[in-house]
Amino acid sequence: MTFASISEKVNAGVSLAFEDGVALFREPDLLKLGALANQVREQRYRDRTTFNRNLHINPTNLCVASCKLCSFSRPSPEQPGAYTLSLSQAWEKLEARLQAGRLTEVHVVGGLNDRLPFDYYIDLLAGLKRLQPSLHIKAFSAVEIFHFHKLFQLEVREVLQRLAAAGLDSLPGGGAEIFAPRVRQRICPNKCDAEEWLDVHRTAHQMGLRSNCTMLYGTIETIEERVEHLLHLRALQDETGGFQAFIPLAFHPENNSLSHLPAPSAVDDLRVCAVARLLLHNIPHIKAYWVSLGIKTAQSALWFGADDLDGTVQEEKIYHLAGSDAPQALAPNEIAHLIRAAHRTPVERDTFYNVLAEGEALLADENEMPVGGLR
Ligand code: V47
Repeated sequence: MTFASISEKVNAGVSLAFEDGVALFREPDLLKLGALANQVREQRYRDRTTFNRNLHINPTNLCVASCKLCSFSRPSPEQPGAYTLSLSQAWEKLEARLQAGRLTEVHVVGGLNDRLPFDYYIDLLAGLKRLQPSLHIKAFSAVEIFHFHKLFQLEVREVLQRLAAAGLDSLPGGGAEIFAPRVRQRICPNKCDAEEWLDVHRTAHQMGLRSNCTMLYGTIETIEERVEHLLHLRALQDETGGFQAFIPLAFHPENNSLSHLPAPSAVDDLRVCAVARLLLHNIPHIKAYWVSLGIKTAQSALWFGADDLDGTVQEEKIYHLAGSDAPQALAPNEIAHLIRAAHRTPVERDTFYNVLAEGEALLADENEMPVGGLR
């Protein structure tokens, strides 16, 4: 498979094959790869780069899964650092953030806790929604939804219906890791498997809920396993059309059982981003999650296929506990500045990628939440 033949397929709008994906990962000329991904990105979005105003809330880190890749979870309440937020503590986090400035989305994920009743999650969502009914609640990865299904003995559809009735608006893309059983067995043996992960998203999409998808790269997976993973996501998207964004997640090795592994290089980060843009032609957005990539690589990724930087974030724990040196939060004006500094045009979006502010309107807004992480 030559680069020229892959490039021709991309220009003709033809779906790339497994071998094309492998060849792209093996392509030594990173800039050639990036230029092709950037061409696709610019055809769709020109230089526009989106971000949103969001807040992360992690209600509990108690987790029955004990994934080797994870630095956030704790197996029992006696462990140092183990916590479960009371409902009022979780609601207060949102309340405090709303007082500091405008917010459009809350991102809620946590451990697989087997000590909380289903009503905790229902009441959590309902209480968050009550604080700001227009707020979009993106909550619970497919792995958590599957855990609720097992623990509370409810069909996945029933779990999703009850959560949606309480305020759930979409699902985040976490927990996909790498679908290959060989890898899952070694890095996250107690998590739901690929079919189960995909099935939760399929069910959500059939119910009209949107979701995101991810791939955790840089542990023990092969290039072939990365390509297979991406093609599974593409196949589900062909079936349902429900994925909004793909987020490549760079492995962080601090404070977990895979600490002997090196972190992926920036070159690998940019390569994954570019290959994802080219293979996942049917998933509209590629998100350069700055907490995972670090700010400088995330800015560079905007020239390697990515068209979104995620959001203001705040209170992120999963990556910071695993060694991310990215700031804890960015103010909207800081994100807009980072995008402009990368010679792209910032656009504030909502969770469904509707434009909320751009140009003058964005500039006018920029001093609203001055305290971010760039100082
Ligand atoms: O599910 C955990 C991964 C995910 C580590 O959907 C790790 O908009 C690297 O899914 N090194 C959570 N990765 C993050 C996530 C996400 C983030 C931002 C936006 C969205 C979205 C989703 O992080 C986990 C797991 O796959 N993860 N530990 C680690 N040590």
